[in-house]
Amino acid sequence: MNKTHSLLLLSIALSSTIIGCSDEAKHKAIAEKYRVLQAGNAQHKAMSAQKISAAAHSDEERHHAMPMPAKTALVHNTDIAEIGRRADDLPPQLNRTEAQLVSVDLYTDELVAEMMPDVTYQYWTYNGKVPGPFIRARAGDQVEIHLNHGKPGTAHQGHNEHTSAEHAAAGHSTHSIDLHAVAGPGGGAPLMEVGQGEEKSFRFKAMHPGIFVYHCASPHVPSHIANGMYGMILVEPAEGLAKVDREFYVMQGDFYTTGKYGAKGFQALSKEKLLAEQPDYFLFNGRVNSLTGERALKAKTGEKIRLFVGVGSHVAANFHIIGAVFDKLYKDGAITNPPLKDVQTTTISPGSAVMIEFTAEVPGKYLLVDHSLSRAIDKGALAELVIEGAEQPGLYRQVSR
Ligand SMILES: [Cu+2]
Repeated sequence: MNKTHSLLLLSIALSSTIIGCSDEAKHKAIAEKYRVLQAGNAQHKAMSAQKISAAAHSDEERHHAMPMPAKTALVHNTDIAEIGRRADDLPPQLNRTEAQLVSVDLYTDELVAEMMPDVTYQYWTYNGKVPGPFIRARAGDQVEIHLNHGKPGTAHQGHNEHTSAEHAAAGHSTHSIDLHAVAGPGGGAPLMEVGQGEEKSFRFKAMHPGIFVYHCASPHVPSHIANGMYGMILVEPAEGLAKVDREFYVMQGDFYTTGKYGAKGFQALSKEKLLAEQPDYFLFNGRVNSLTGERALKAKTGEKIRLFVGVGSHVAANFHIIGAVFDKLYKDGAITNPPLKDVQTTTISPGSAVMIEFTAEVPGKYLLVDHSLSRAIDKGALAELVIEGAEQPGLYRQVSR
């Protein structure tokens, strides 16, 4: 047998293993860890009380093993109640046939917020949320970006409460923006380096349709990105995108904290872990459970769903929806190429994004995960998609033999 042959056999063996690892099993594992996420489907109901209590016990043991000073002494006050952008927070589909000037107002802000209950972090943001605003333009448009250092009209503008030396010491004496949709040096960043109290603007022609990442490009660039300074810009093709019923905006980001995942209190950026590429958190839209419960993605059976999923920071994602197959996948932001069809999982490079389209016919709860599953179960990369609608016969049911 030659080498190619044995590789082929190996890959077949591996894919059978994946098929053998049923979604039900994955569901159970995740449900055990995230008992608080009340699942509405049969698998969860079937989970035995014994298993739940065993999981609770081991959690308790872990907590007892950790030295735990009073949490009030550890947790900083937060600047805002919510750091995560909702997945449905994006502009509607364009409906025009002419090029236009698209004007985008951005500001930068450093904000302490909860990464999970009792864990706070100082995020660096565009417009106070992670990810930054979803920018929507059309091929041929002129796009004008305005960037303020600090939130206009507040004490945060120009950071009046701090000296510039303090800001330089903290590593954010300037911020900027590099948009991957820009064809020009630095993606705009050399024109957009803003110091305290400054505002700068630049204009570019959106020549390439696609779904693109943007991010801060001020020194130390990886730290600015690790703290949350990224977002996405969609350049629709001149003829527009097919109409869909729901669109969602999801960005995975890796975060590097001085304490381990779940360690209470204020967590500073660990530059050491950043350089070692060892994140403690993998998060969808800024924080643990940013897109679950009331903030879950919601749609109805039979609706056409479109997801824009990107990676803002440093580690590639392995994006998967437990229980769904992507009808269409536009890899690497290339939305005008023919899509891949019937895809289970896709890698998304750092600084890249994909467009996914699918329809869910079976009502219930679906989980968005990084299929490097410890990231979902132990490090935060988990979101929920709730599909409502009537059951259809013949699609999905339990049978007794
Ligand atoms: Cu920055």
